[in-house]
Amino acid sequence: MKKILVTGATGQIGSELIMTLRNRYGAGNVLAADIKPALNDELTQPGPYYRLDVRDLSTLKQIVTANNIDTIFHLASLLSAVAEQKPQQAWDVNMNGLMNVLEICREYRCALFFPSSIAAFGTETPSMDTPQDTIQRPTTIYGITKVSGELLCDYYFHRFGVDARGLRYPGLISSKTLPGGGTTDYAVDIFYAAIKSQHYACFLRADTQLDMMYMPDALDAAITLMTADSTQLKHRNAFNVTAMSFTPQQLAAEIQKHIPEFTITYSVDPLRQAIADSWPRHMNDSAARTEWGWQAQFDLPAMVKDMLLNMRLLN
Ligand code: NAD
Ligand code: AKB
Repeated sequence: MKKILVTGATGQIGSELIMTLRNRYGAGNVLAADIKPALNDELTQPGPYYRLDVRDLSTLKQIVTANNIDTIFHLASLLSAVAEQKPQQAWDVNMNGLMNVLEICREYRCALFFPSSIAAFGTETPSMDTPQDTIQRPTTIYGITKVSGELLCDYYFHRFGVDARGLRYPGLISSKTLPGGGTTDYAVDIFYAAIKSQHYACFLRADTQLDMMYMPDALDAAITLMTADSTQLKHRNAFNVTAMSFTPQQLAAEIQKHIPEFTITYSVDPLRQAIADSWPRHMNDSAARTEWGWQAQFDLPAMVKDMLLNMRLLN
């Protein structure tokens, strides 16, 4: 990776990935791009920032050729809850955007990172110890775009030799940028509420168990996979990765160890509950461990401690 483009760069992952990549590969070598303007100088300085709709192939091509891009982290997407509200737009952005990026990767020999999700699974998938290779019949439009994306990445690798790699991320927890409209967003919202009002009304049931990961581990996973020895990769794409698995009740109990007055109530949103109920409880990520040495650093107690420290510093 010498010249890197990150699409969807102002989002929850992109806003942190840009900084990590710029520290490692040099600010001028990491280009940030998003359909939205950058919210602060952090993304536009010291490295380049571009306004880009990933559905616009000619602008994408212009950015890639003018800057000799060799690697694309393609993060631009609509997430699960927003996608259910706008299924046609979700298909358009998630699929046509990815097709454009894959075509550019084919034409200009770029490597690609594509983040899939626990959403690529459905109710017929084994929900505990979910295997790497298993039934994938998601019931959400977001999940359908993720399975299709995984398959397209495999297709472009086998058919055209595009070095397309990817992870199935669980819900990601971070303090820098609010999540963009997913089902696991509660696990970030709860920290803001705990600091501000010591109370959170959760939109998922108390016993909804889902895989989760803290952002430093998510960034490390993406970069480690993209720099891994390709001869060791049997799957290459769509690796299950997880760091912890908990329910809202368990997360609240961990927060209460630091903020004893914190309380949680449940005001269930049927749409997001149905989405969460269709996802696995805990994935098996042994393929990632074996093939490229995946190992999370943060478990639930370590993540909560660090989140509260960062949130208090920010507020
Ligand atoms: P996010 O919603 O925070 O950010 C997505 C970004 O894409 C936004 O900044 C948005 O402006 C941009 N975008 C939307 N439409 C666009 C378009 N047409 N052209 C260019 N940019 C556009 O999402 P995120 O949490 O940063 O997720 C990034 C990727 O990781 C997505 O593919 C998502 O599905 C995947 N993922 C995220 C999580 C998570 O918990 N955050 C978990 C699993 C997978
Ligand atoms: C969402 O909830 O939509 C995302 C995801 C797990 O893909 N956080």
